[in-house]
Amino acid sequence: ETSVAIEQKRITLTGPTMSGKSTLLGTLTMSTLDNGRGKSRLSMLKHRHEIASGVTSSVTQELLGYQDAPDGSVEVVNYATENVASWIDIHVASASGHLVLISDSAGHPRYRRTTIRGLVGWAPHWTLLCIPAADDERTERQRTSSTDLPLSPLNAAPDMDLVGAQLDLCLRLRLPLVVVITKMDTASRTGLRQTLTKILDALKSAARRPEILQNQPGMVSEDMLQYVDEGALLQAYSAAVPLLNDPTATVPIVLTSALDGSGIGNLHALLHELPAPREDSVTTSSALNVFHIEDIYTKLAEADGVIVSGRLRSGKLAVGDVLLLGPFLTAYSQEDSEDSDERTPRRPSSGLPTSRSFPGALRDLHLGAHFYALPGQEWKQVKVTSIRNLRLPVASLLADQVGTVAIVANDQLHGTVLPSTNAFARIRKGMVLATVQPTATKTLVAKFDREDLASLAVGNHVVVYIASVRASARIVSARAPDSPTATHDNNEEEHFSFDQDTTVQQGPDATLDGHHDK
Ligand SMILES: Nc1nc2c(ncn2[C@@H]2O[C@H](COP(=O)(O)OP(=O)(O)O)[C@@H](O)[C@H]2O)c(=O)[nH]1
Ligand SMILES: [Mg+2]
Repeated sequence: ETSVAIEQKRITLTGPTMSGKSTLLGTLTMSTLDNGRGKSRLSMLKHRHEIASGVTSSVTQELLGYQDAPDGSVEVVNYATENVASWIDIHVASASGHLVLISDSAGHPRYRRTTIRGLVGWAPHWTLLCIPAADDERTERQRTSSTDLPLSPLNAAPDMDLVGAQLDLCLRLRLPLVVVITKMDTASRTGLRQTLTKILDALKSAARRPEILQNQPGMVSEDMLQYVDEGALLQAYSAAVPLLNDPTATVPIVLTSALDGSGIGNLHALLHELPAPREDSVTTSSALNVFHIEDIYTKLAEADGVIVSGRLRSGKLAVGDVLLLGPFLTAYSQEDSEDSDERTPRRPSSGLPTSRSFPGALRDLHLGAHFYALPGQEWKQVKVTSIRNLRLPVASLLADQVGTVAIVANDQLHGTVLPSTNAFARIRKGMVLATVQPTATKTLVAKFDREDLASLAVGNHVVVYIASVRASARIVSARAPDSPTATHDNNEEEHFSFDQDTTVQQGPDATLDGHHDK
């Protein structure tokens, strides 16, 4: 096996706590119906525990496969499929179909950071925003639960203000979006109408056209969740056509219930039909390798290496490749000691951080021949020892594919191989693996197409999200488009700083204009 050639779409589930995300993921990947009290979610957790690979991550990811059936329908390849118990099995059973990776962003969505990270991390092709069908669910629940269970945080209804805020965020970020109305079984006609009105109003003011998928009447059994019929596929295809040229042209809306199974077939059909946007720049296999690190996994026990997961931004990554890993921020004249990353790196001199361009830095360079020792940053030469694409061992990873990469130190530059603790102790998400050393920067210029920018005043602190990078930053200068002069901050020190476990890099696609890297 060299690489996986079939289409791989990445989907992110978002929406407030209790909006039914994990349940929906359970229903899609296990083909089981929920009981309204977390059955689907629990059975998936149990299942995942059984197949756990010892890898932990801040997001839950599951893989779905779709395989064309001879009668024009599509078979769902998931854990309910015969002989499927792992992602490898899903690869095998979907070999001539295609794959969908679904991320369920964990963490409390009340914290905006987690929400945004879920929308930006792993560069999803599509965002599925889960919104419960009815506003009146809270009162509904309180009534039924008075004789049942006391209202605990676990069965509280989600906050509808939060729903509005999340929809607003998705629209402002101009994300390719699908709205999934969940818990249709709990909704009264009036409740559903109120919810839909809110959504349609929000879409209208963002100039996005809604496209509601009609559910077929009739009962849905768990067996039926395994196949997507031609009618559903045809409807989803029509809904997806306008999205081929412009993924933001419309917003498909699917009405679902994980309890009675309604609309689940339509959701499968849509996941099957949605186009996977591909930038031309991403697909060029001649481009140099840039791999965005999203997560760091347990260190290889035997070798001085580490496993990182993420997305190949460009190029074609192969086993045996020698790459540069970084940037590692080092304290300027400080020894690279074990605890040096615990201290905030400080430069002894004041003055703006170096952000001039380095001639030749992005041209072909003979590895080992030139090594730009930029002040305060360091790159480590590593060698790729194995690659997995969606857990399947492969010889190479293609542009825009995600996977895990095992790397070992290849520090021939300094003639020695550093012990693993030194080589990889300070590896952070947000770093990159690259063929040639990119120019890391501590400042960036962003342009905004809007008026209400009071919160971006000079001196203010912000959080910057670029691909897999999340970093604290401070605004040091600002200028209105029609004003010739800029406002500067005289307090010139670190502009970017470590935000917990992240570091800063600037790839060729760095933007801060509200768009994420697709
Ligand atoms: N009646 C009904 N309950 C649902 C449905 N989907 C989810 N639930 C329930 O809603 C609760 C929260 O669901 P969960 O998936 O954990 O929400 P999350 O926080 O968004 O992941 C659980 O008790 C589920 O059983 C549905 O379609 N109908
Ligand atoms: Mg959940």
